[in-house]
Amino acid sequence: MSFYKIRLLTAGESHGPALTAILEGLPAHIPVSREKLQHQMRRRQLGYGRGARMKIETDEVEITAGLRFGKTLGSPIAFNIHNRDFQNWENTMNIWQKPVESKRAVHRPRPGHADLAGGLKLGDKDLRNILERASARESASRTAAGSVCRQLLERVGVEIASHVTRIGSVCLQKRDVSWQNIQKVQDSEQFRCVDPLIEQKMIEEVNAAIQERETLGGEFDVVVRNVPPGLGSHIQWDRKLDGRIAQCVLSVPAVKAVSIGDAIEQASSAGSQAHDEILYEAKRGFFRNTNRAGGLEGGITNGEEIRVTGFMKPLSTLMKPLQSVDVLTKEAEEAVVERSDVCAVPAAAVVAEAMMALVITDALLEKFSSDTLEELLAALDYYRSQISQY
Ligand code: EPS
Repeated sequence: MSFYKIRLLTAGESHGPALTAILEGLPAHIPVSREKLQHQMRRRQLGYGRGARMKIETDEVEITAGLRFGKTLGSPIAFNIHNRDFQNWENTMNIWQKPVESKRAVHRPRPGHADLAGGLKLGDKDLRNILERASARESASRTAAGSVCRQLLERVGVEIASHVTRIGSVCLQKRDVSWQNIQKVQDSEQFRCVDPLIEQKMIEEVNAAIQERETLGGEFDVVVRNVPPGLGSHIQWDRKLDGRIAQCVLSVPAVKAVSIGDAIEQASSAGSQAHDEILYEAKRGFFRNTNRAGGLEGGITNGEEIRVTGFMKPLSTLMKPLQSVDVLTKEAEEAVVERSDVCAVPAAAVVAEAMMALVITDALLEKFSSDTLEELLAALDYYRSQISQY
């Protein structure tokens, strides 16, 4: 499954010269702000528990196609992000020439990373051939592309935010956090947790993990609001928007499960407690007092906030390595130890926001196929007026 109306391809190795993305299918005339783009890039680099790499990179995005005078042309948009760290890896990651001696070859796969599965797939014994592309560094490209979609969504009133709800064993108990409270933590530098006391405990959890040379996973919620009802479709399995959203969030590195609304609680509750009763007032139209469905029913948006939870496993690069096997000698060895992060849940949440921006943009353009922003706005106005008379 892929997108229907937009296309996104990314390229780039973690320590190679640069990351690249091409985004195609956006209407012409969308104003794009460089500051807003860089703001999202910066947010992705934050979070308590990131490794030394984040001090090296600044993730400046260069756009080399698809914009003119700060507006989209309707042509493919090309993004480039230079890896500043490449200067320390020029031999290892040289595009043309193999170094005489390769000190950074990897032969001891890390359990949980793509190393062994990718090595078996490609027949390569230097697992760096796999891990460089499997690295979560790639998510910077998606953040850049998602940021442009987000700027389109802003034009139609759709907003996206996220907050971190669990780091390791430390968990926010109250899950139905208001949009206003989530907004307050959007630019905070540590965990974007709405409860300062829980955030302090999260910091302590990471400090303990650093001491024990461990890594940590966690959970985050992404919320999208003001989404028009009627995006996605009930008519075919691959058009259901909940499935498309799940794929997008599950594709964020280290995310191993996704839930929508109160899905996990619903699985063990009675039907009368699981669904959102339908109400109507002349002024408001149809509305709900609860949002257990997380804004999606039958694979279609229902106009309520879309609420998605991502569950992230602990990062698989451990400073206290697990048991592995050397792929050359077949001897039992400890897995390779590479510089890495201890915890990257806040970053994953920002990437999930970008993926939500991409998939909601795709669904919006699926319903209101438009060559220009003006056409899109007019189609949406008409649709909203139809809905108000329904
Ligand atoms: C990553 C390992 C670390 C992370 C990286 C993802 O990189 P390095 O090995 O260079 O220290 O910092 O994430 C990023 C570089 C990024 O921009 O998010 C991995 O193995 O997935």
